[in-house]
Amino acid sequence: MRNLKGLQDFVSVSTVHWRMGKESWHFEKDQNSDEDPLFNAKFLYELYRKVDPNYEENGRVVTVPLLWDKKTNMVVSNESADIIRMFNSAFDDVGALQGDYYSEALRTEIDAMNDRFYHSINNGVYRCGFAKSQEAYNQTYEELFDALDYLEIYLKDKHYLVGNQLTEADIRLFVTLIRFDAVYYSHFKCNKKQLRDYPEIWRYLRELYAKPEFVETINFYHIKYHYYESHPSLNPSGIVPIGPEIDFSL
Ligand SMILES: N[C@@H](CCC(=O)N[C@@H](CS)C(=O)NCC(=O)O)C(=O)O
Repeated sequence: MRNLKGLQDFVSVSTVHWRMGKESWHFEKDQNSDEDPLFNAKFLYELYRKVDPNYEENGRVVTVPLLWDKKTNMVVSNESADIIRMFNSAFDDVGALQGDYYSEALRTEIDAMNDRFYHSINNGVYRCGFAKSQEAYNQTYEELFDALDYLEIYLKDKHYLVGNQLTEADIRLFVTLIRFDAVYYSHFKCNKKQLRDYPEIWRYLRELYAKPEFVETINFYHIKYHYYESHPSLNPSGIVPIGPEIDFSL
């Protein structure tokens, strides 16, 4: 959304290091990860604590993304759904690119699409991966692949989810689909099918990935190394699989 709306000069990005250890996300200059340019903080929790010194003691998890206001030194939001919604319109009067990805006319449909896929797909892969019982895993797995089966049929003759145009719903689904074959299929045991086995979903995903605003945000090294190195309960050796070889070209 930041790229689509041309907000690069309004909102800078600092990329945390891919490895999320015991102290959660940290800043470290490495392959495309950054130091904290504002406070030179080592850990992301230091920023959370600037706003609430008892942040973690209050039972909350240090997560990314984190939208930070440099002027007031405050967290604006750490909820990606809210952040993309803000980016869609908040800078429209001060020079953002045109384009409304959550237009009034399509709002009801976009909301319905987000609801349908958040639970079953976006969060579904996590619920599979971190399921605490065989029963919970089985049920989540069925929900996930039922949703993908539905999506496969739904996408026939369509380039976008809603209104024949790019909307917030596509952006939200993209971030999960793009990780699916590389990570969720094996690391989170979502292995009924790969997305490459779904012709329509695979085409849809590659069409989005071909857009410069999308492809610029993707770093497969970070994606793979993050998951496989950050969840010792799922992958105790921390070894990152080399494959699969994925060709996203159209
Ligand atoms: N509701 C948040 C959830 C953010 C979230 O869970 N982010 C993950 C990375 S994608 C995280 O930082 N997890 C930290 C952890 O698992 O300790 C959002 O979508 O923005």
